[in-house]
Amino acid sequence: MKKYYQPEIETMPREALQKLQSEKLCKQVKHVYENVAYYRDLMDKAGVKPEDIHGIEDLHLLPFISKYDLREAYPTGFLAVPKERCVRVHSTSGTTGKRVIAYYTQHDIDLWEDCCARAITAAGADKGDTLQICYGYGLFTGGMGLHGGSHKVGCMTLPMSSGNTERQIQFMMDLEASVLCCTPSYAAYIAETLKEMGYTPDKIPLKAGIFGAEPWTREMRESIEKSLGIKAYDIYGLTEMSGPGVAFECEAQSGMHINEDHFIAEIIDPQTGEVLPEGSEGELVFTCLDKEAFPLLRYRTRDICILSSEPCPCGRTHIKMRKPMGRSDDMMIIRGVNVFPSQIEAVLVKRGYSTNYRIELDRVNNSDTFDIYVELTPEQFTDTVREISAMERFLEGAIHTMIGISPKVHLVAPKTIDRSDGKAVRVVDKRKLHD
Ligand code: DLL
Repeated sequence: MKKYYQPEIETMPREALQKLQSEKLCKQVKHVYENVAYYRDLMDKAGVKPEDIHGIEDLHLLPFISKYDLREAYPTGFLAVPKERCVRVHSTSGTTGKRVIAYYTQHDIDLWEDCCARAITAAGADKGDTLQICYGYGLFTGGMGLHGGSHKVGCMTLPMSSGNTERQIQFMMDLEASVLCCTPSYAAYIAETLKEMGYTPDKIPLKAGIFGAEPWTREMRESIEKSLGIKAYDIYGLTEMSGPGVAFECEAQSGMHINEDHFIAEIIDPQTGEVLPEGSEGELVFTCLDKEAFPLLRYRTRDICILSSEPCPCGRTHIKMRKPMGRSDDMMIIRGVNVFPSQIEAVLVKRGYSTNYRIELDRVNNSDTFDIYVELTPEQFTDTVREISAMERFLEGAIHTMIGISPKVHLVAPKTIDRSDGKAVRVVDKRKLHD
């Protein structure tokens, strides 16, 4: 079995990697300055010229790009090549304001698919494997990205897209799919459905899963691995950088290697913009090194994360990012306390509850209400009120210990919380209606 898709790049000594990054960065800054008027203005305002960038040590001189800039320049303001050189667009799933439109030349598609092929190989797949891809196809990057990567590796590709869970299971069984690619919340739903249909893990043909596009906890990973009898690998990416495959997990399952020959990662203080030393928690910022059509420099992702360049037993030399614990814009401020949905999820799963939960926030008499609806599994379900209420009080205590404030927990009957075949919606914040 192949261990790496592009061994010479994935295991390149760090010094050589940084030299490569420096060379690419200088070229890229010139390309952007010459072709993207919006960014040229930002650089001029910051007093930086392409000649000031001699290598990655000068990266910090460049101005940031935020979602605000992408909206201002919508729809073509960041396009850096003539439109006729583009072969595809994708778009973010954002529900507020204008979506981000990302453009690709054939070169950009190739490098993106290489990144996905590295992720697929790292998850133990090779020719002869069958990849079932149930990320959405279309404007969302998940389906098409993994699809392209799967072709590059030479796997048999099942372009299922999301939804129709029974048909997913029929194809999985009949064609003996060996690797499942979808959001972790959809993987959990597929696992639940398989169980209801009477399939035990030893009857499920899968050996691995490549799950991403939303935050998921270590506890959720363990639960999916157990119920499907697989190894579950994390994959990270965002439309603005290309899509899935910006970073991916290897067999060590201890963070995701960032494809540093294509993307430079930095961690900054989200308030001040100051670059933080390795190991600090902060906002992840990415610079595209060799994309042609939509080459963002120092793009602020809003994902909160930690980087580590500790040597990895897998032999890859590229820096690793920890699972993002959430986006700065997913962070809830409840009664003045910062809370991420992932913290709640960790408490629930650790105590044997399902990942089907919904957090509801509201404001009554000027104070925040904080309710968590958690679905019981059929095994946990009981109609003894006293038992349910004791379980609720116990969970409230455990969550209080984790985050410092107390929610009201409501345990609800199995199958009463909506499932998702894409990114899960965990939080309903009704406070916004009153603002
Ligand atoms: O979600 C790309 C993707 C598709 C990644 C399939 C992995 C698999 P967007 O819709 O632009 O792109 O959303 C990007 O999703 O900034 C993170 O907040 C979040 N995200 C993506 N992967 C992970 C992950 C795709 N593994 C946004 N863990 C990012 C946590 C993730 N959050």
